[in-house]
Amino acid sequence: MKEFELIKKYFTEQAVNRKDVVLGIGDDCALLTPAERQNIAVTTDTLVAGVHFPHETEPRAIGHKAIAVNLSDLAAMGAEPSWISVAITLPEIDETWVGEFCAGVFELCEYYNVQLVGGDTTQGPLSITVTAQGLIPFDKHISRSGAKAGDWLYVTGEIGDAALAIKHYYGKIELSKETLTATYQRLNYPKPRVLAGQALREYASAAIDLSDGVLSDLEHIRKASNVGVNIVLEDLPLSNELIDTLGHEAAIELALQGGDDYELLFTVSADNKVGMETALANVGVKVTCIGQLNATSKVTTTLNSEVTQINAIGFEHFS
Ligand code: TPP
Repeated sequence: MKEFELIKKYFTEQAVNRKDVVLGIGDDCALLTPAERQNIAVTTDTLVAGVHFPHETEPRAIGHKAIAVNLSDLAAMGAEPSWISVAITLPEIDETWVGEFCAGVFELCEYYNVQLVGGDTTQGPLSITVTAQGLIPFDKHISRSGAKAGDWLYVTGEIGDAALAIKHYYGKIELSKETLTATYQRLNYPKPRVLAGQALREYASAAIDLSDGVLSDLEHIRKASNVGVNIVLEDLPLSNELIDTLGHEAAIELALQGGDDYELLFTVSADNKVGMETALANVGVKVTCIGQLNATSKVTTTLNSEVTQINAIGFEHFS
């Protein structure tokens, strides 16, 4: 099957049909009309087989994750996802694979009313690049640079489970059947915190999504906002599976340095704490306070009120 036939067959049939798309797939470019007084947030992320997901990953999960990691970036800015384009490099044209990959892509697109408006296919080692765009009312975005000393540090959901699956994948740990299923689900089907991100527009002083690990991603907020931070280790939200498998201290360490969580890490002033907690409860997302910012430029950690050393570092490419 030729490239244009493949695109026509699998990428043009979609349920989402947004009013702000003047021209979708089919011409040289898509034409979009954003609503008035909205900024467009734009983000791009690439997933490479063997680097960002195990080679054996089922195609539906690859499609899901390629979209999810991009929607997660939009969520961290408080954007409402609107349009995506998808560029895929495939070793060969396998129609079944493409069909399942598209199912993963479109499940998320339909759930969040996101329209696929363009893309490209090429031949080569498997990799997927998605560009996602979203809308934010003027001046309502959340950046990494707005955190202030005294603000509280929060995280959505639970962290560390995807890193446990990666540890298992590389043969470093054995897992019970239930834990294996639950942790690989977290790794393969991350849930982007889209509604939480939009709810945070009114409350968060800074936010980032967790792809590389808490310590690594927190550094971006800390440096951009010029603040220090203390993390209260016993308050990190960890799953029972993670604690039961590793024990509490090793679970804490993995949750700090592991990546692939796609939760939101954000800061809130004391005045906004109650409002934020109510707003996030209204969208059904669990949040946990895990520390506080200060006027130093350091990262410190305490465990049961005692200062502890952290030697874990987050995931970093090119190291
Ligand atoms: N090995 C495999 C096979 N799959 C994985 N997901 C990992 C290792 C762990 N891993 C790879 S990339 C990454 C993690 C935790 C961090 C996120 O990737 P990056 O390209 O840094 O995303 P960005 O920060 O740009 O969103």
